[in-house]
Amino acid sequence: MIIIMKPTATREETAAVVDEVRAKGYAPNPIYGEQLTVVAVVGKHPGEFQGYFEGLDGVERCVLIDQSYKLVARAGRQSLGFKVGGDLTVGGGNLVVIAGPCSVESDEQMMACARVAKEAGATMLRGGAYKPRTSPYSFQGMGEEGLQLLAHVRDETGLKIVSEFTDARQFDNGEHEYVDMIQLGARNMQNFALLAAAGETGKPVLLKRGLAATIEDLLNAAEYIASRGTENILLCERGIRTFETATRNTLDIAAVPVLRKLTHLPICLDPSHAAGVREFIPPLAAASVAVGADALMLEIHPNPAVAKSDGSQALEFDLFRGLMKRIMSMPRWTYGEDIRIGDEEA
Ligand SMILES: [Mn+2]
Repeated sequence: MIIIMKPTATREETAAVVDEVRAKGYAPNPIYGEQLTVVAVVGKHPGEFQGYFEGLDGVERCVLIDQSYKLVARAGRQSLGFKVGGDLTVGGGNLVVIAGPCSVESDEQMMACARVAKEAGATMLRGGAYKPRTSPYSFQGMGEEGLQLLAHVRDETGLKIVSEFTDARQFDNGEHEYVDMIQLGARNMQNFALLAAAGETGKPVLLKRGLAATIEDLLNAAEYIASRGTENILLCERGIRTFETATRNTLDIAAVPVLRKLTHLPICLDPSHAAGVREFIPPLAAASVAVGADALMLEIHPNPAVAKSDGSQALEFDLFRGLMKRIMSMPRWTYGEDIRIGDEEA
């Protein structure tokens, strides 16, 4: 952190700031300029005292030059990915396709989706058992029965299962044992108690970016999970809210190269929830692969017209098969593992 002194600050005021920095356990490095004096503060988490230092006489403001997230920061680390369900590697050069319906509706529906997904090359199956819906009167999901159904489909097909959890009490009940990866949804990205509880399970987590969250917000949310013991986190960009209304949300493709630079965690793109319109999803899926996403999430349904949620963005099986054929052989952008965050020179 850098403390910037006011142009009118006296030598005595700067000396007092230097003493206060030292008193808080940090190493102060004052730099006296002709116009301006600054004090560099070296040590762990100086942001904790930002407000305190800003209140001292002669201080103009403080600038944090280090991120608030540490465990998930790139910091020279390689993107090696992690194992899901024992033998599937997410990240580390692999392209993982996660396909399935928005909601778990029945055994027949899930088995039909799983067979098509697997044949086409997907390795993970999605399906919501707990559905956080905008309206309390919309279908809320099958709950634990839906999770049991997903576990059955995994036993039948070998696909790894990801499903959303909405309440820390579901972990207390051990319901995460039905799945291979815990999904935390966009609306819960800053539900910090839920993030911490998910981290404590030790299961891999798919963390969706909130619809009004910055990339920094997303990384700080991931840090909550990592700080509780689970560093196996798949970040998911699923569209952000902008002024554009032609699509449900705006797919932030740029999040992939930006996140590559800032974090070692693998990155998933979800064009289904971003676009919300079936016909826009195949080209956006292709763009997601081209930009070098580690994973792709696609909603599919045997009969989208009768889907209990998100039917208008679910791909019919034929459309999904055609899309998979094209994207599985597409060239992907690769990133050097030596990308470093810029603040090291700062
Ligand atoms: Mn959905």
